[in-house]
Amino acid sequence: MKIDVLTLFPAMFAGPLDESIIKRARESGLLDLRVHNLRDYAHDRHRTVDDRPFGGGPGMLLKPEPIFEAVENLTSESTRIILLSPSGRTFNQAIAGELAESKELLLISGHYEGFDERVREQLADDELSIGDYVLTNGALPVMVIIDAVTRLLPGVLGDEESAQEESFSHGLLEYPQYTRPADFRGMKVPDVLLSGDHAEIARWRGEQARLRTSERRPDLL
Ligand code: JF5
Repeated sequence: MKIDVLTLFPAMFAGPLDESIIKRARESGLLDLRVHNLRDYAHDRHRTVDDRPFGGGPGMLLKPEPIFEAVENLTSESTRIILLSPSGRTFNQAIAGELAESKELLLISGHYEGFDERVREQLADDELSIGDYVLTNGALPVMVIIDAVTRLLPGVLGDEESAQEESFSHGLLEYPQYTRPADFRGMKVPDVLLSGDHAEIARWRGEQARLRTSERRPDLL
């Protein structure tokens, strides 16, 4: 998959996407990631990317010209263009799965009070939020989406990691897990997990997962 990123803060992307599984995906060619500075598409003396909203009000908006020019330079017919902002629909695992089927993505990081509405209307195929809180810019949300999508690309996770995924994609929270020692400072591992009774262990885990989910995330049930 090819992913282009358009941001005012390209330096934020060095680090998080150069480690671990994402690093391996990039090195093996499964992910072709390119980060572009929005300012490179502004051509006035001060390379202006923002301006004041018509009608007044606080803050600045990303102006349309640099974003339109960047999109015209970076996309093909098959590119899915996605804005990141708190006004988007909330990203989740199902959306990650859909995006992982795309050939090319262009992720556009918002900033200030957001985008000129014409960017939304004319350019964007989708607008995504990663949750109901406000960040200083969309770089972290872009990285969250890249991470969640990349690990779903065929061949990115090893067999072991993929099998793990299978067992947790049942829509419940994880059951409690323990490793050695069986008694740590008097805190004991539940007897059932030491019993060797695999049917009973499976029953206990299912029960724990349902209990924990109804306690913490009743919206998932
Ligand atoms: C942003 C205008 C983008 O704050 C976010 C965000 C929160 N959840 N998902 C995204 O993005 C940065 C701020 C203001 C546009």
